[in-house]
Amino acid sequence: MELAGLSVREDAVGNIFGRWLAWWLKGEGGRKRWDGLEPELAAVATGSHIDAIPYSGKYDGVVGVLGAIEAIRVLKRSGFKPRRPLEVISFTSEEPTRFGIGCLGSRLLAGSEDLANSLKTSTDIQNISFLDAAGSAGYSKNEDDLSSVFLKKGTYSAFVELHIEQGPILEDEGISIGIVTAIAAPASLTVEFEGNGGHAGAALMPNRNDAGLAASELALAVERHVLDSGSIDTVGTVGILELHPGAINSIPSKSHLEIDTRDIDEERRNKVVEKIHQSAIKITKTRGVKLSDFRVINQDPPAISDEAVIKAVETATKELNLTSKLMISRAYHDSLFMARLSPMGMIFIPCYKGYSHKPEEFATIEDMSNGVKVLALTLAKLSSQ
Ligand code: HGY
Ligand code: MN
Ligand code: MN
Ligand code: MN
Repeated sequence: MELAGLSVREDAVGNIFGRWLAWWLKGEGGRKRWDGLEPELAAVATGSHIDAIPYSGKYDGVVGVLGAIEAIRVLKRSGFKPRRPLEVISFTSEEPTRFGIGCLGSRLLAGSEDLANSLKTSTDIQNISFLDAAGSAGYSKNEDDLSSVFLKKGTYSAFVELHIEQGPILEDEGISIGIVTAIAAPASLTVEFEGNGGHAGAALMPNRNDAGLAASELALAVERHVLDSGSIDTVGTVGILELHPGAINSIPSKSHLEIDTRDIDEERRNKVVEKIHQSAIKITKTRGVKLSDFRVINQDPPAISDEAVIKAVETATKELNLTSKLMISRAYHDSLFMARLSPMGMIFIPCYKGYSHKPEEFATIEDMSNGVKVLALTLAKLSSQ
């Protein structure tokens, strides 16, 4: 960001902001005179994340951070003079991997008191607290600083994120740009079952209450409730399933599941969450296990893109003679929370076979440069208004 001539700041949890205040000319008496810029106006922001889940790709998020910096450089090279400042944001911890909740940085920017409170006691899988992790990364260890991250509504006049589609539609239909109209509503749950465990050879089947089988039955129940929702837009995944003690000849005495379920329709998604809870309770009765934990980590509403931002992206794609398509985002993004602060929009580019969250994730130079050009032109339009 500094190499691109942006003034950089980092907040208490590692969100990184690079602001282009455009340039200024020496006015009479050597005073600063902004050349066309009104620096006190709300900035137009763009950005994404650079963190990734294990064994995944290198385009998810990164395209929207490096692409945003490149879009600003393109505007500078073209001699464009914005009326509003432009700001690039690299959000911290968009993936839930380390502290169990997605969009940690953008959630805080959007003012989540619940998250600020829970981070005071959160620990990661190696039992390192969030504050210690933040401190060792050079950020604040002081829990009172968490709410200093909150941004005021109106901080930005618009927020636009460039991202790979993480689905196959654009590539299948040979379309260059996706214009996101809405971001699906994500929810994540943590569930733990407990049984007596015991010797895999000596304990006869009627005497068992196998926590591993309880978890397996709940995983299949997640699939059933999702498929029964009546819509292809409902999805559910058990991405983490751990058994304790994890020995082949010991009946699992504990099981830990983490469930991700989403839908573009919030009500329908909430019904699935409720049914999963009912199934977990039913399994305790039929299998004689204890439900030692059932927590909804997050149950977020969908976000709707702003009409004016959609229009700006659409016009930019037309002026660049690129094909485009309106579409929903089934993946969540920092835009899901930035939409709580300002009008939001997203620009998708195709990715190889729609692959994402796996090493085969790939986007071509041509598609990435199309995305950067559309982003640059969109930022130019939004920052001239
Ligand atoms: O899971 C998601 O939708 C995002 O890629 N973190
Ligand atoms: Mn991701
Ligand atoms: Mn992402
Ligand atoms: Mn033995």
